[in-house]
Amino acid sequence: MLYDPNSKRIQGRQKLAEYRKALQDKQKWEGEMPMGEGELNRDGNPKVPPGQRVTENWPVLDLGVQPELDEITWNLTVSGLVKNVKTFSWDEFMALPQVEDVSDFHCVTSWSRMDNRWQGVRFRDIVNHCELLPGAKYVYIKAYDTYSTNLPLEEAMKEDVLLVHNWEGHPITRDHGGPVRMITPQLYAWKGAKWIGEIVIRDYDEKGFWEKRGYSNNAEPWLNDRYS
Ligand SMILES: Nc1nc2c(c(=O)[nH]1)N[C@H]1C(S)=C(S)[C@@H](COP(=O)(O)O)O[C@H]1N2
Ligand SMILES: [Mo]
Repeated sequence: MLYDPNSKRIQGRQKLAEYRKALQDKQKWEGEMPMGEGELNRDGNPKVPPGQRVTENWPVLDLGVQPELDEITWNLTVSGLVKNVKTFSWDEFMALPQVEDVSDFHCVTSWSRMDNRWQGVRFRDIVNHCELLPGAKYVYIKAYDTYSTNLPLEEAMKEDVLLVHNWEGHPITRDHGGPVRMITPQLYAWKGAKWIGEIVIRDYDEKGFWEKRGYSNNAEPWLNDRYS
């Protein structure tokens, strides 16, 4: 099933409009309002979040170590507040419901790549398979390059948060996190771990690699929420 990426942009713009309204109510409009600069849709609404510029290529950003993994050596563990702690092999991962989706990718360094066509498994389908336990509220992600990131369970359960193995009809390449990476289209891209290795479900929040180093814990592109 394909989703209309524009509907997500509309949701994002609504969030921005509500935020501006809230600021206006507090008479804090000036100076603190994220500006809706950048490309416009035909309807005159911004296509990209404030401060972002569209790129046609797909830059590579990571810590400089790109683990060499394949369908044999890669596996994914789901642990923490789930009834069934489980390590998925590639075959078990591929046996989960497969979806296709189109979404935008926003990097905090101000580039956005629009309309990416992904194939993979919904985050929510993976964790539901393991059965969430009461108290589950936060997600901590560990990757094979020692990277980590964190997000609220509520964000991770959104329908467009995927663990993807295919981009634009091709397997995700090693430099972009293959064989499997996570994507978080409604949050800045650092919340989506390349070479994902473990999903830990918790009742408390722990900051990941960039969150510890001053990036925003919330990371909402439409709110221009980049740094804490
Ligand atoms: N494992 C891992 N995942 C990661 C990173 C990383 O360094 N290691 N960098 C993050 C950042 S800051 C961004 S912008 C995106 C970049 O993904 P790309 O290199 O495919 O564009 O991956 C995110 N996920
Ligand atoms: Mo980034």
